[in-house]
Amino acid sequence: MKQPVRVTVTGAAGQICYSLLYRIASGEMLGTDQPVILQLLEITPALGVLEAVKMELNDCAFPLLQDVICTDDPKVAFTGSDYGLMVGAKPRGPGMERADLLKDNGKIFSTLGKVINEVANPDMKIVVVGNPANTNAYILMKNAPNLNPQNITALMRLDHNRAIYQLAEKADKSMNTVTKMTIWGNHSTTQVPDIAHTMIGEDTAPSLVDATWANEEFIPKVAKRGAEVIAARGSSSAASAANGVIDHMKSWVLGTKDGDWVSMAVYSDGSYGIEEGLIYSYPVTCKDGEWTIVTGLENSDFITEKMKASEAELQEEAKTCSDLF
Ligand code: NAX
Repeated sequence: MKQPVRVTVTGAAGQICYSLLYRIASGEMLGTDQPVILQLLEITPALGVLEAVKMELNDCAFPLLQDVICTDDPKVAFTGSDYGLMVGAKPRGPGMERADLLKDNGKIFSTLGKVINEVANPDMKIVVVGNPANTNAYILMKNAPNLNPQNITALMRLDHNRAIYQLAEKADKSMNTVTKMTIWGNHSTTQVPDIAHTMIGEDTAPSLVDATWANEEFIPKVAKRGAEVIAARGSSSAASAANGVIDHMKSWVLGTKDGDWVSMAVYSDGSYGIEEGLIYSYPVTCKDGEWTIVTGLENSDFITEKMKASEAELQEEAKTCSDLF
C-alpha cells in the first residue's frame, strides 16, 4: 500500500466540494491504490456544515480515506500538503463589478499563498478553481516563491469538457471519439475554444463541421455555458466543475492518453507569443506528474487575435491586483 498523501481542499462546505470530496476519497482522482488524508478549510461560520460533510465522508467507509481534518486555520489546512484544490472564494454579489470581485478574492489567494509558502510541501501541486481562477492562481504564485511556479495551475477542464460535448453533439458523434480539443486563454468569456486541431475519430473536426458554426456559435456557446447553467439552475455549475477538477488532477498526476491532450491554465513560458509568467490555458500533455505545452500548432489569424485579447484581459487583471504581490 502506498503512503497516504495530504489533499487540502478550500471552500470545502460549498457546492462544488459536495460533489468533489467523495470522489477524491473514493480514489477517482489519484488512483484506487492511493490512500488520502483530506485537510478541509472553511471560514469559521461554515464549520458546522463542514462537520456534516465530514460525517458523511466517514459514513461512506471509503477504504482509502485515512483521516479528515476540518479547520478554519489555513496553517493547519496546508501543513505538509501535497495537493491543493483551491475552491473557496466569494461569489459575485448583486451590483458587484468584476474588479471588486478580483480584489476581494485576490486577497484570499495572497493570504493563502503566503501560508502555503511557509507550511506546505514545496512540491505541492495546486489547481485554482475559485474565480477569477487564472488571476487568483497568478496572485498565489507571486506570494509563494518557494513553490515551483509550474505546480500552480488553474481549472480550464470544465471548459474543455463543455467544448467536447458541443462538438460531439453538432457532429452527431460519440463524445469518446473527440480528441485534441483546445481551450486557449482565460477562464472567462474571452477564452478561445478552438477545434482547428481537434479530431473526431479518424477525421479532422473542421472536415465534419462548418467554419461558420465553429467561429460564430461554438466559441460563444462554450464561453458562456456557465451563465446558461446559472440561468437554468439559479446557481453556478457545481457537479460538472467538480468533475473538471477530478479530470484535471487525474491527467496531471496519472498522465494523459497517448494521442490526446487536455487544456490546463499553466505558467506561460512564452509559447505562442503569450507573455511569460501569465497563467494561461494551453493544450498540454502530462507524464510522470509534469505537464508540457503542445508546441508547433499553426493558428489562424482569427484564433491568434482572440488569444491576444484573452492575454490582454489577464494582463489587465494582474494590473488591477498588483498591490497583492
Ligand atoms: P459556494 O459559495 O457554494 O462555496 C464556496 C465556499 O468557499 C463557501 O462554503 C465559503 O464559505 C468558502 N470560502 C469563502 N472564503 C473562503 C476562504 N477565505 N477560505 C476558505 N473557504 C472560503 O461556491 P461554489 O459553487 O462551490 O464555487 C466556488 C468557486 O468556484 C466560485 O468562485 C465559483 O465562481 C468558482 N467556479 C469556477 C469554475 C471554473 O471552471 N474555474 C466553474 C464553477 C464555478 O463557477
